[in-house]
Amino acid sequence: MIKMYGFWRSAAAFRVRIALNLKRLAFEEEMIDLDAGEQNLPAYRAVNPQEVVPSVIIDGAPPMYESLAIIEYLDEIYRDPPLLPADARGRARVRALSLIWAADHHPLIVPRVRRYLAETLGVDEPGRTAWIRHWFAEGLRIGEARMAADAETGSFCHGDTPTMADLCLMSQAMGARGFGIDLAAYPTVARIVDACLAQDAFARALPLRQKGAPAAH
Ligand SMILES: N[C@@H](CCC(=O)N[C@@H](CS)C(=O)NCC(=O)O)C(=O)O
Repeated sequence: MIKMYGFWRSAAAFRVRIALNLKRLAFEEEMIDLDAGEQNLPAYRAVNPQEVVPSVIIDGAPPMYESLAIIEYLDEIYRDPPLLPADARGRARVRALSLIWAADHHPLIVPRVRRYLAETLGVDEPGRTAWIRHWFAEGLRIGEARMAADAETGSFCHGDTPTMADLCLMSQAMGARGFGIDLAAYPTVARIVDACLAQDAFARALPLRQKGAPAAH
């Protein structure tokens, strides 16, 4: 049995949700309301002292954390379909693309950073929105430059089947879209996002399709 602690809007939970769907693994998701600060309550701190989602419990083992580590674990244990290429060079490229979005850009826009901007640095709402849009756009710009130039880019980020990089790209691209960024400015990204959205495993994992999401954006 697999249990994930997530949140409808969480990009990191979105990545793991896609992986679980692609691997056809049944799971239960308990929503931790990040807007209400539930991640900071003692009950959740006992699950994940970093006070972030996702955390994943598999067959009653201790909680796993960090979305990329969880995705790689799932990929090792449940092989089909593979989310990393068979060759070392390919794996390095997929990990590198994944890290651009999941490690270099996503952490700059998470709730605790937004809160620090607001409460400690006194950045107002328009300033915070500009910050978020800037970092989303940077992630897409760099992803576009990389993927447009690389021969390994196929109908997905790496070749013609989804890899971990597509999960990470989607988690950022959907967030960017939510902040009014037009993906058309990034044609390779936009093409791959469309290919992902055409797959049921991605579509079912979309933030706006999760429990607690607003009916319309
Ligand atoms: N690097 C972590 C990021 C986890 C993370 O920051 N999750 C966000 C939601 S996407 C969160 O729970 N934030 C709570 C907060 O910032 O207070 C991962 O990929 O799992």
